Amino acid sequence: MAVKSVSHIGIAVENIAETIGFYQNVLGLPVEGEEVVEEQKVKVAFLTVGETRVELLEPTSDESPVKKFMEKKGPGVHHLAFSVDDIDVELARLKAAGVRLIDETPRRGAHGTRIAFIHPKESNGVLVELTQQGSH
Ligand code: CMX
Repeated sequence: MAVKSVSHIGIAVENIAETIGFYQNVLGLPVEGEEVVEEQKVKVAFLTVGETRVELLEPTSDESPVKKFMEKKGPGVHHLAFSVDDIDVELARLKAAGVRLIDETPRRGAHGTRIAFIHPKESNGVLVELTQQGSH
């Protein structure tokens, strides 16, 4: 697997504005930006930590998968995202190896990235995202 680095750690929150202070002011992490990813019914805020980032995920509607996640498990760590150079190659390789995927083809992530999720059954309950930088 051509995983290059940890891209980010996704954390489900009820409200970014009420949560970001801990990361920004207490831990002192710089805010990189906020974006609504409407296709996935989430608003995200990124904070930089070294080469990686913390991604706060706030649901934008009651139908948001992040809302459903929090109804079951409460706020907290939601997914772990690894950077790859070529997500199409990696997905084809995982598929050929019989790895259960949530996304067989990439979807659009924040900041013009292409992302895909691996089924958490493959990783003992952790939702793993692969992400490839976009051309933004
Ligand atoms: N952690 C662990 N397990 C999870 C999970 C999570 N965060 N989210 C879902 N699952 C489990 C479900 O319980 C389910 O398990 P079973 O098959 O055993 O029932 C399985 O994964 C599939 O979940 P689902 O909700 O039934 O499947 P969907 O295809 O409808 O959605 C997913 C899956 C992961 C895409 C969706 O739940 C989700 O979290 N979407 C939001 C993704 C997100 O964070 N987007 C922001 C992207 C911004 C960026 O990073 O660039």
